Amino acid sequence: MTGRSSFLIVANRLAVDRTIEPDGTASWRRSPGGLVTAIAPVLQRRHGAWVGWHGAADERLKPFEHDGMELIPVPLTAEEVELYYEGFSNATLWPLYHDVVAPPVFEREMWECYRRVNERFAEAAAAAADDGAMVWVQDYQLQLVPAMLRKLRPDLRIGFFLHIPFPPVELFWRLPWRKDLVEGLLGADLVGFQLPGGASNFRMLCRRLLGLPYKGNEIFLDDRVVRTQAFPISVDFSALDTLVREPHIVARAKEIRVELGDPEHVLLGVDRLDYTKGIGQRLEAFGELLKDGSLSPGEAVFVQIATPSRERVDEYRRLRDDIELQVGRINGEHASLGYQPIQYFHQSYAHDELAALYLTADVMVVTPLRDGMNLVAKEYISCHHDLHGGLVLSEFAGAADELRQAYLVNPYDVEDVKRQMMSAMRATPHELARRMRTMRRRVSTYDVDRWASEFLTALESPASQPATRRSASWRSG
Ligand code: GDG
Repeated sequence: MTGRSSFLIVANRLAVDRTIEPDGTASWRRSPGGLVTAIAPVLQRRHGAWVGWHGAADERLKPFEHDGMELIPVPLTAEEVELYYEGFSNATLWPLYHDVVAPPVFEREMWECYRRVNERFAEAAAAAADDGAMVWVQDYQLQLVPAMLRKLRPDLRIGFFLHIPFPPVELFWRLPWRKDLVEGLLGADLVGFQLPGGASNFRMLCRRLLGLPYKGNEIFLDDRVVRTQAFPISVDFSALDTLVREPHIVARAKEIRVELGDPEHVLLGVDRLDYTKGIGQRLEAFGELLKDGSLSPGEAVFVQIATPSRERVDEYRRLRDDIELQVGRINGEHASLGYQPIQYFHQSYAHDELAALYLTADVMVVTPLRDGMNLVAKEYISCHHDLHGGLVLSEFAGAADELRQAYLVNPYDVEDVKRQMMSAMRATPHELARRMRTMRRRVSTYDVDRWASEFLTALESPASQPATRRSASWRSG
């Protein structure tokens, strides 16, 4: 480990995963996914470091280098994984921030642990940052870090980005530790959200809870200004666009269709198995289309990839049972020898296989009850240079703000989901191409590089002086 860094990323997880080779030796591999792909080059260019948990409990690791990145592991005990990660992050904040689609758990022990772990991340970042360094803190697991870090290192420029929705004031208000969390976020110079609505919920909350005035995007503290702004995250469009043109992906896509029995329509869902994703709602709609005869036997196959997620949290265990029961019922009623309408996989897939599945799918069904953005929708669009394919997309996904040419649905309205699924299946090639072309223009322009560079440019540029506070309005900006 060399000296201190002028640019730091602080995230719950490091940018690498440990893999065990067949001979038993361990090695690190860069984690898949857009965030790491977007940020790794910035980190390499700026000789930055990444602070985060390495994924194994009760293990202390020294900082190490991988792939041109400095990695600084933050240790967590098994108890902290349970209380800070599975507990406060995923059983309290996750449901609370997603419209309370599951009841949040409020437990003091979890909160105490969340605070303790956030303090540890802040200390690790404070020790690794050079004078005047820029620090970018990621997501809901680390909302207290900005203020803790500012206290330790007032010289730093601190940005924070929330990947999930920021809830309306009325819902956030329930949180017994609401003031601590808001004050934690206000330690940042720039707080980024997926959508303008999240940023405005946050400003409103600061006014109602702390009496802070704001004007436009800026919240006025006594001695500082905090900027709040939307930066809709995106995907690595050109990497996906290139990948799906490769002969092995094209061949695999054809093979998948044959393996599915060459149905007229292949519908696809790809999600972490999470109760916010509306998996049950879309399967119910598909089941009804089979039942009421809108789809004839053998006409369509629904492939649902449900990647294992947070399996030790009770709500997720229940969800798995519910979904698997539902899949069993629908298949039981409508399958015949050689035809199974729902192909359900509780597995994680290699990146290439996922790309081939996107390419195969005639209709992508994305029906979250609430979602910060939803990268799957944008990945599907990136994979269809053939201009084939329809996207059924929930109005409650952040991506719906940009992808207006999708078949937009209210996932709570089963008739609406059925109707739009049928419209996507019955659309002419011309109609699909018209929609796809516009959506591809959007995703290729606003890709993940642009997301990262717009955030960092905003973080680097100076905010207004606190003196402007005098003219700050108390109305919504
Ligand atoms: C959070 C917010 C926001 C899924 N299964 C496999 C696999 N995936 C990849 C997808 C996609 C990613 O995981 C999922 O991203 P989403 O955006 O859809 O959803 P969350 O995990 O809930 O992400 C969300 C996001 O943060 C970013 O800010 O958009 O709203 O909830 O990239 O492709 N990847 C591989 N195998 C799988 O089986 N390789």
